[in-house]
Amino acid sequence: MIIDTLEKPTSSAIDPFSPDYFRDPYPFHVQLRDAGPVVWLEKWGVWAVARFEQVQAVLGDWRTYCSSAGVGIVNEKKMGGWRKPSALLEKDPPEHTANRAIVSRILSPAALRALRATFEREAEVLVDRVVGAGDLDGMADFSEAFPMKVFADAVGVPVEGRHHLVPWGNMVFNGMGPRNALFDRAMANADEVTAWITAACKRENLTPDGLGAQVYTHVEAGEISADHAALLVRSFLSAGVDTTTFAIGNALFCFAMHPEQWDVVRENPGKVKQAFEEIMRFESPFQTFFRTATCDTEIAGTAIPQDSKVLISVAAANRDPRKWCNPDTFDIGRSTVGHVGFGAGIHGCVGQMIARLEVEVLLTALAKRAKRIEICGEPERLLHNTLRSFEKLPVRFHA
Ligand code: PQP
Repeated sequence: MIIDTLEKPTSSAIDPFSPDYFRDPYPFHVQLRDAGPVVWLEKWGVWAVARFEQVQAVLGDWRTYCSSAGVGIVNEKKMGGWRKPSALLEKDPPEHTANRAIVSRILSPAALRALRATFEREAEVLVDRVVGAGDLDGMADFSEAFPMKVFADAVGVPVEGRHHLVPWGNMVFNGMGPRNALFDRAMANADEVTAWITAACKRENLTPDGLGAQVYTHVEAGEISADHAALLVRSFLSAGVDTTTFAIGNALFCFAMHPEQWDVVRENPGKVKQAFEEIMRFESPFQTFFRTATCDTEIAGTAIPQDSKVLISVAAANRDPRKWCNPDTFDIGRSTVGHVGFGAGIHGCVGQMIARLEVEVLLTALAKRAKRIEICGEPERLLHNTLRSFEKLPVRFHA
């Protein structure tokens, strides 16, 4: 690399882990994208990419931008994280490849087809309960209720103590951020929560026919140890509750704010699938995560030294006007091809098909019954290091 051709780095005082940013990240996204293809964040001493082109390039180059130093702000190769690293999220090939193959087969199209009827039944039950029921919390009573029932049942975790899944998700995703108040609050009850999760991942505590138990068939086949299987089951529990909960919450909000687009979906429920892709683009639940440079490299002429942490804003990439027309317009009729709401590259969301199944089934059931989704109080924004959604979403589903 010829050093004197390199650009002087652009730096920014923006703090992507501050309450102002969480309340409304979009003006900050504009600034980060416009500052340059890569920006030095002074507050945390990390780089950030927020333009679609660079986000896609970094996610597509796992050799240069690895996951095995953690996908949070901490370089886990140097510091050690708060939990044992994930066998999927925080691994590079070849370990990642083998682990992902196991999970990917468990979440195969055939496996998902087998879950659909149950998901549909549960969606009807939930929709029956909420439509015409007056003022509700769209988060606890609807968005969280569904994955907590259908996903937890599908994995096969014990019914007793399932409420621990929510604080666990909070630990996993707030734990990717810096050591701020949100991080500390998430970890407040870490020992108890971790103990329940650890137990729930054991073969003897899983139902014999669930997705979790299927991981253990690879133990019986002599491919992996029981400890390793438990770690893979942990990934299901880490990845599958908050993400879908918050995606459903974002969907409610988008449709409440755009009733004319809810009408389109009601008249043609076949459009739910495409609408969900637009929700993922427009209000990506998993907004930011990190990669780590494995060598001295450069992004668009700016030197990125080895071991640098690079923040990836998929949320900003999904609204980059260099890529999208009218990116700040919610339009379920647009083409969303290429959105990075499920990431990209070898770590692209392995659960995206089950996430789509859950949301499609639930919104379809809702579209058949609810004429209007009304926000009936002040929504309370979720302040969260990684995820975007609502803490509380006062809502009324009109029959
Ligand atoms: C966004 C895996 C995936 C899923 C893990 C883990 C945690 C979170 C996620 C993030 N994730 N969608 O612990 O293996």
